[in-house]
Amino acid sequence: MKKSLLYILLVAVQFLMSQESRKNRPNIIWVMAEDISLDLACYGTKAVKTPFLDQMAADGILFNNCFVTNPICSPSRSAMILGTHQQKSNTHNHRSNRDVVLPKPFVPFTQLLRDAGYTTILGHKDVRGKGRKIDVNFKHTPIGTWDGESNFGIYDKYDEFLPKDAPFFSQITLNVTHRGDWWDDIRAQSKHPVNPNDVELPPYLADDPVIRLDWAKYLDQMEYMDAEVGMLFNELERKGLADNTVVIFIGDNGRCNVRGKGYLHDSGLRIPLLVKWPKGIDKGQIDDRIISSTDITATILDLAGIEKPDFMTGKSFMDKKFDRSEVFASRDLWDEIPEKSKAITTDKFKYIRNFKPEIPWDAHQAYLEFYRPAIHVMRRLKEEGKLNKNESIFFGVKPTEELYDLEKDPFELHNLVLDLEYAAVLQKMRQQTLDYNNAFTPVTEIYNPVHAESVDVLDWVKKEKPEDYKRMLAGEEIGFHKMLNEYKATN
Ligand SMILES: [Ca+2]
Repeated sequence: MKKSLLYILLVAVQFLMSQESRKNRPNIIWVMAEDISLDLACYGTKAVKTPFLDQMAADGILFNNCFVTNPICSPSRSAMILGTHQQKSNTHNHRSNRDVVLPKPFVPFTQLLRDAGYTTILGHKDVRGKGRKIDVNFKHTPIGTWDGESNFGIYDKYDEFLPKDAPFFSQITLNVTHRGDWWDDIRAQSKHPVNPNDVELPPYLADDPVIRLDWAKYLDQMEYMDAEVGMLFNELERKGLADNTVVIFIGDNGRCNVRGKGYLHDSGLRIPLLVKWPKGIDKGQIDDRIISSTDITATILDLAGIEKPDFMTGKSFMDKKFDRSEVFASRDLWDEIPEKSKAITTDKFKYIRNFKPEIPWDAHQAYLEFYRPAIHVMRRLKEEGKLNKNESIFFGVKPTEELYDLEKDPFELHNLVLDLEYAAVLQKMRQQTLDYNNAFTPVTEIYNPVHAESVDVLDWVKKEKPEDYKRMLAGEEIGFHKMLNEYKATN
């Protein structure tokens, strides 16, 4: 009798303890700003003011070496939502396999959070466009239950986190920094538009007024986005949730410019990563460890007290045993360009293996013709013989292999593949890349890409809108969506 009473007591205590720990589990907000590199004041960028993100960095951890596993939205996000390199789960081709059921054993990590009692929330009512982007390459619906067979919902609800949702996980995309028809308006509305003369261009971009203005405009979007982050922190304070909410801020791929988004160079892969959690982590930390975006997923599970499934390639960086010396990244299909390149980044070197060197860097991809004003300007300057050596690289021959010394050459201008001094590094990284590529062989071979409408729209603009096409060639953004809508209305 005594024994069973003790047992009941023990169970009751355990139950209360688990309730207590459940109550103490942190809320987690994952903020993803679209298409940005480390172009924030806290990362040393001049000419841009990002006070809220600077404060976030000062209040938490600023990571210097975080990399996505693919420099394009949907494969990168597919990797993050599964905590697994996108190649392994066959979600590596942009906007493909959207009608295909996610192969086993992969599960979106939001489902693991839900199983553990988290409320999962998508978007935010007060951010531009409402922040609801998911963009992953397997069959899914934004809201609803998930069993991976007939129900494919990834989140419980939209747009608002409340104290009663705790513990909650919220994913919010800040899309203003994605190139779009709104960039001019945001700049026009700014009380302190960024001065084009103050921006610092990377050495592979031509120093031209049109390119400077475009860069300044990008930084204007950064400032708008920063204010949105400030708003989210205000809301956490107001709702009494600030202390026990972990806020993670990242980009989903590098900036949308020459050698950025879509490329395995640093400007395509390296993203900002800031983490703030007043109750759980010390202020003012700078972290130089190599981090993969998939590690963020694993870290979120760790913070929520959930055991990581075996299929995940990400590792928790809050774990004292965390070890990662390189990030394997891959570039595959994007619209009509069937690229195949693989890369490894370490703290010292970058190696890229280009399996299709016949596809040039300047591939004239239709969608990018609308959204890379710099490329039109630089093509003209090239014709006029006005590009210097660094600015010409992008228009040159794409080699089968690239190797860069990131300490001496952070802009990756000097390919060291033929430099004998680096022969051992080259050999090691070449093998490592092939090993990763084999280890991450896709679990299925299903390949269902969608037709890239941008190809038709560009052809139509060339034929039917010669004046607009001329403006595009002069480095103006004529607006892809505007043209797409006109094209659809007349075809
Ligand atoms: Ca993106």
